[in-house]
Amino acid sequence: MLIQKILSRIGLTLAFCCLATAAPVRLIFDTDMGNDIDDAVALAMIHALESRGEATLLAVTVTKDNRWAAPFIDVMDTFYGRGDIRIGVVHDGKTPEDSNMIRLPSERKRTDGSFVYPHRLIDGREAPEAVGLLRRVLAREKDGAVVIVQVGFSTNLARLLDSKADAALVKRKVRFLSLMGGAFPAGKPEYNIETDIPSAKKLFAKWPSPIVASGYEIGERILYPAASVLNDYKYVPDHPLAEAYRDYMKMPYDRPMWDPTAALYAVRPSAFSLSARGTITVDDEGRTHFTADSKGRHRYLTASPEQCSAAVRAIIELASSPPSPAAAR
Ligand SMILES: [Ca+2]
Repeated sequence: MLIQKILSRIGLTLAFCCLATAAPVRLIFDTDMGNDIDDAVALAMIHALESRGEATLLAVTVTKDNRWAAPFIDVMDTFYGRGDIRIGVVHDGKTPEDSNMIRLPSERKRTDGSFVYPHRLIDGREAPEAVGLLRRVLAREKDGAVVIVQVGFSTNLARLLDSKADAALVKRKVRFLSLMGGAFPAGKPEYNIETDIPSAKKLFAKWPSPIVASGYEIGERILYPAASVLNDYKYVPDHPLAEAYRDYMKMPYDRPMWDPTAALYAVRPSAFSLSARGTITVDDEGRTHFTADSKGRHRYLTASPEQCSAAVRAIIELASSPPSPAAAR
C-alpha cells in the first residue's frame, strides 16, 4: 500500500514536471473554415491549449475560398485575446459558397453599430495569400519546430511544394503534418480528399516530413454533444463558437469531431494510438490506400473506445474553456 502510494506520488511529480517543462508545440492551422462546425471547435481547442502553455498558434491558413472564412477566424482569435495571429487565404480555391456559421457571427452588430464579435479583418479577400504566408512563417522558425494541422483540403500545402526551395523549407522546419482526411485502412472517398484530389495526391506523394492522418472513422466515433453547446458557453452572453454551432445546423444536434482529433494529436500525441508505418496514396476517385512499409513516412490514427471517450471529454473541456485573462499579446 505504502509502496503504491510512493510510486503514485513519484508518478504525479514526474507528470507535473514534464507538463511544466515541455515546450509549447508551434502550430500552423490550415482549415476549410465554414464547411463544417468541427473546424471552429478545433480552433477554440487550440486557443485553450495555448492558454495552458501546451501550444503556440503561429498562423491560420484557409482553403475555403470564401470571403467570410478569414473574418470568422479573426473573430475567434480576437475573442480568445489573440487578434494578432496571422491569417492567410487561398486564391482560386475550392468551396466558394457562403456559409451561415462564418458569415452570421462575423456580420452581427449591436444596435449602436459595433460588432457583437470585434474583429479587424472585414473581408477575407484583403488577407495575405496563404502559400506566401506559410513560407514566411516557416522561414522564421527553428528547424524541426513546427507541426502543421491540416483539416481541410490539401490545396495550400500542395502548392507550397511547387518550388524546390519551399519543399526544402518544409523538410527542415516541419516536424510532422497532422492531417484530417481519408479513411483507414480503407473506405469510401472522404470529403477533404475528394474535394481537391490532385492536391491530396501530390501532398501524400511529395510531402517531405512525416504525416499522421486521422481518418473519417476516428472523428465519426467522437461526437460533440448539443448539451455542451447549450450549457458550457454561458460564461459570456455572446460566444462565437456557440453561435456558429447554432448557425451551422438546426439545434439540438451532436456532431462528429473529425478535425479536433488532428489538432488534439498534434499537441497531445498520447491521446491516440498509431498504425504501423506505411505509405498512403490517393486514387482518382479520392479513396485513400494504405500500404504497410517499415520505411514509410505515413501513419494513421487508431483509437480504442476508452481513447474515444477521453477525446470527447478533452475536446469539450478545451473548446469550452474561457479565454485566458493573460492571453492578450
Ligand atoms: Ca474541416
